[in-house]
This record gives sequence, structure tokens and C-alpha cells, in this order.
Amino acid sequence: MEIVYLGLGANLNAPREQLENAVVALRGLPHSEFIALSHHYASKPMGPQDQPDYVNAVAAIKTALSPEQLLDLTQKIELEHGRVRKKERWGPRTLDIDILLFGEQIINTERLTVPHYGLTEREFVVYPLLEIAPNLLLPSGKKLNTITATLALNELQQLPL
Ligand code: A4P
Ligand code: MG
Repeated sequence: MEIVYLGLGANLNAPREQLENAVVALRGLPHSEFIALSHHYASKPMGPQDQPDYVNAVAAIKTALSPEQLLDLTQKIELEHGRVRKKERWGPRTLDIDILLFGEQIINTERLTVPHYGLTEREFVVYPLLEIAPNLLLPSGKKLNTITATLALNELQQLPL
């Protein structure tokens, strides 16, 4: 079993409900155990600014699935939640699930880059991740909590449960 951290984001169609539904679906993943969930965080859009603010969260699971099997299932969850894949990069979405970390694995295939390429630069990933894994070591050996000194909050706001 590997510990996997998943980044969740939504900015359309009642984003907080999208995240809650995503968590229900993640709790039902086969060969996996749901272990932790951060608060929801309101965040300013990265990328095009003419889109609503996002709600982001990070979840942790333990899984015996392979990275590709997990990606198949998280993409299925995205689709079931009405996500329409658009051409515009970083455009609005009902639900986005990113595989942030998969144990200590470093993966570079056509379908998967793990650790997720934006992990350490995105305040809406780093702060919720630190909430559930304050002592996390990245596969590079770097401690995640050393990054916050240089990572602007950019109006990130923890939302009440
Ligand atoms: N893929 C590769 N590595 C991974 C991984 N570690 N996890 C591939 C998940 N998928 C991975 O993803 C495109 C392809 O990436 C997939 O087919 C998969 O094989 P996608 O979800 O279809 O495309 P995308 O999400 O539109 O593109 P991208 O570049 O992944 O966008 P991001 O980085 O997810 O950013 N602002 C705020 N405040 N909060 C947000 O959550 N999110 C985005 C999207 C933009 N702005 C945001 C937020
Ligand atoms: Mg994505």
C-alpha cells in the first residue's frame, strides 16, 4: 500500500458540493482506504482571471492500486461529476483531481508526472497538504514545510467546515 495525496479543485456549479461529492467517490475507491481530508480553501484563480474563485482541498488515501489504475478511476470520477474538458488551459472546471504524490515514487510517463509539476508552487496545494501532513518529505528529500517561507498566500482562505 502506498500513501497518495490528491489535490481537489472546483470553481463551477457549487464548488464545495463538487468537492464533497468527490470525497464520497474517493471513499469508495477499490483496494484503497481513505485516511485524511483537509479543510476547504477559497483561492484566487491561477491562470485566466476571468473565471470564478476556486475551492481547493487535499485528500490522503492508502491504496494498492497502481498509479495508472488510480488515474483511470480519478478521471472517471471527474467525468461523472460533469467535467467538460475544454481546450483552454487552466480554464474553469466543475472538478479537477490531481495526483500530487504517490508514495515516494517519481513517475514520468505520457499520462503521469508525479510529483505533480505544480505542487510546490501552488499555495492552494501546499497549505492544505501541510494541514494533513505537516512533516511531509518530498521524494527529492526536501521538507514541504520549508517552502511556505517563500510561498505567498495570495488571499488563500481556509473555509469553515
Ligand atoms: N497528468 C499528468 N500528471 C498528472 C497527475 N500527477 N495527476 C495528465 C493528474 N493528471 C496528470 O489533465 C491533463 C492530463 O494531465 C491528464 O490527461 C493526465 O494524463 P487535465 O486535468 O485534463 O488538464 P488540466 O487540469 O486542465 O491541466 P493541468 O495543466 O493539469 O491544470 P492544473 O495544473 O490541474 O490546473 N486555480 C486555483 N486557484 N485552483 C485550482 O485548483 N486549477 C487549475 C488547473 C488552474 N487554476 C487553478 C486551479
Ligand atoms: Mg488536472
